[in-house]
Amino acid sequence: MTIKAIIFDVDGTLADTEDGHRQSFNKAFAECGLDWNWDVALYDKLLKVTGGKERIKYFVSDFLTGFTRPDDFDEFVKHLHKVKTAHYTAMLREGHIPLRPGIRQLLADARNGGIRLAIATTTSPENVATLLQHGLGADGESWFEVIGCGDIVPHKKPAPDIYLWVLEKLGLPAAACIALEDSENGLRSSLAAGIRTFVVTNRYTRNQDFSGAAAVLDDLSDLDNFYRISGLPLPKPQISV
Ligand code: XBP
Ligand code: MG
Repeated sequence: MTIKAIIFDVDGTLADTEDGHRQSFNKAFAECGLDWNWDVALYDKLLKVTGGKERIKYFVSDFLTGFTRPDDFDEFVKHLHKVKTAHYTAMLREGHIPLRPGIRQLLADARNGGIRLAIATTTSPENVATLLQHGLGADGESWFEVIGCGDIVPHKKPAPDIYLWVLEKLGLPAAACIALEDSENGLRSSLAAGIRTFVVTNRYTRNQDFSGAAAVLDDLSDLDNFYRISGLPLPKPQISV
């Protein structure tokens, strides 16, 4: 079937964000008077769980001994995550996290070629909006017809929920789409929704299990190769008038 839409993961795929998330969690912990510190090795383990609030809860339950949970634990986690999001969006606004190689060109080529664009991510709407505005310009969000993110579905990746939600909003069958992901959790999610998926790795995900992926690439710096292997009918020749 002809590819009609590309569905993009955000963190690790559109931009190399994961270390920015890690630093922002640490800033939030310090601001909230906690002596927690997530170093790279620990964060690598914590990435097993998607979603920032879910990741904090996983840390508390599986890595932290002797911590007495406050009665309003859910509120406590929500507040920590809100503080983290403020630090993370500040990093984005300060230009610390650019789009990955080839992403802007791929998005532009797809728009020119009539391929529809969508997002399926576990991160929050504020983070997506700020990343797109700073990476693509003030109208960045409008490049995407459907943006599925955060707590919009009950089960985050690796569950297929967010991809199924995006497919429904696009009104397309899985076979008319491809997905771009950077992680094993993301790949499991898109494959469970029946979508052919290409993986671009990063330093946190390089050694994960990508069985089932259509291809695994270091990045999208060679877009001609990506168009060839994916079967995307791009780029459309520019018509000069
Ligand atoms: C990445 C995630 C996110 C980020 C943190 O998912 O798991 O949770 O690490 O973002 P994806 P939040 O690659 O699917 O975007 O703290 O906003 O959840
Ligand atoms: Mg990702």
